[in-house]
Amino acid sequence: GDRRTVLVLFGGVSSEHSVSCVSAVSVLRAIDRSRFDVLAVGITRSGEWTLVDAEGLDYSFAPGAPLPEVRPGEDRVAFSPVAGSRELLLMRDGAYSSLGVVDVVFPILHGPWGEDGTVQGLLELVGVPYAGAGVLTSAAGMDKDFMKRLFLGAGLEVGPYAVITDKAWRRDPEAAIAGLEGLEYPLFVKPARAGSSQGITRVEDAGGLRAAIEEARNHDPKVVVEQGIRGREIEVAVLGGRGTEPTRASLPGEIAVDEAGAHNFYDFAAKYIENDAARLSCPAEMPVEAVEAVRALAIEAFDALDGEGLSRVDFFLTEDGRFVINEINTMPGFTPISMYPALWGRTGLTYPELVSELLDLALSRPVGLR
Ligand code: G1L
Repeated sequence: GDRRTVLVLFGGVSSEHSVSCVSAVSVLRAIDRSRFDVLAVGITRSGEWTLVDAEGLDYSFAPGAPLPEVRPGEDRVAFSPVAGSRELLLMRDGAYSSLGVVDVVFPILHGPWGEDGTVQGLLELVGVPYAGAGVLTSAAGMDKDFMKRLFLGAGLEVGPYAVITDKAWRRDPEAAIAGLEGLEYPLFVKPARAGSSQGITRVEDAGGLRAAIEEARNHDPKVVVEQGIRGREIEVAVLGGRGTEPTRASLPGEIAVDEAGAHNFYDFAAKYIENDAARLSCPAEMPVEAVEAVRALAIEAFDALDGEGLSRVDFFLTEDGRFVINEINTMPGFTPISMYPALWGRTGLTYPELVSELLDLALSRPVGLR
């Protein structure tokens, strides 16, 4: 058939810059070269878009060595600002030349200016289809406040929580803290919008609240306070359907939790080299009715946010057998050993098949006005 050009966009102004680089290499290697020509554009930590050699890309690393990153290069690139042009430009010595038309983008970017809908919006303007969630879904998936409202609107069970807006905190911190009274400890205080697990504190009693809120506010002026849920951690991978084909849910996996109980905290390096799949047991041990129930709930959550492409949906399974939704991740970890690909692996879909599916899904949906 006709060849297409896929652009892998990675790196970026984010704490997960290096994770993105490593993931980009996996994605590049998995793209079917009999169908696609490949371009790779790395975004440096300071936000410069540079053309990198898609074939020679190597972000392998050794523990203890500096983390891989996109180096500022000579070859700056940008999309043409002409709406709908889909044209990638190379800028050198103040002059532009064309690198040709891009058919589809695989955006491997995390956090603010990556998975929050801003890059997706840029791609909408340029008229290029892209893998994964659209603008609104990406933005809502980044914001734990709006995410929960959409879950609640769809009738999903959400754990008890409260939101402390910037306005409320600045008006009267004591009143904001008093507003948390109905919640039972331990509480998890989180920035409402954060790319990773930064700024999150587990709080055991009222004495720890103020510092935890201030810490979260260093990452986002809007803070979400969640009541800790006792339960098993169950995750489901969701993959969109093309055209009239239905959305699919993987078998549920269970995440092994460490001794300390709920919620693991990893420093960056540990998380980065972590083998997610090693903590995964899939299919999770539960009655077949529960398996089907949680798969259906995952698709409901995906639909509640108008999901497209993919999402990983995380639940707690309580002792009395209820599935409480924790969160949806529209840009889950995406190395071959990350949870999302591992869940599909156990369900019978390989990593290269997954990459092909995501590209085909992107190509089969309209961009521009939706
Ligand atoms: F394009 C997809 F498929 F939507 C996509 C994009 C990005 C899936 C997963 C990710 N993940 C990330 O970019 C990451 C920064 C979490 C690194 Cl794996």
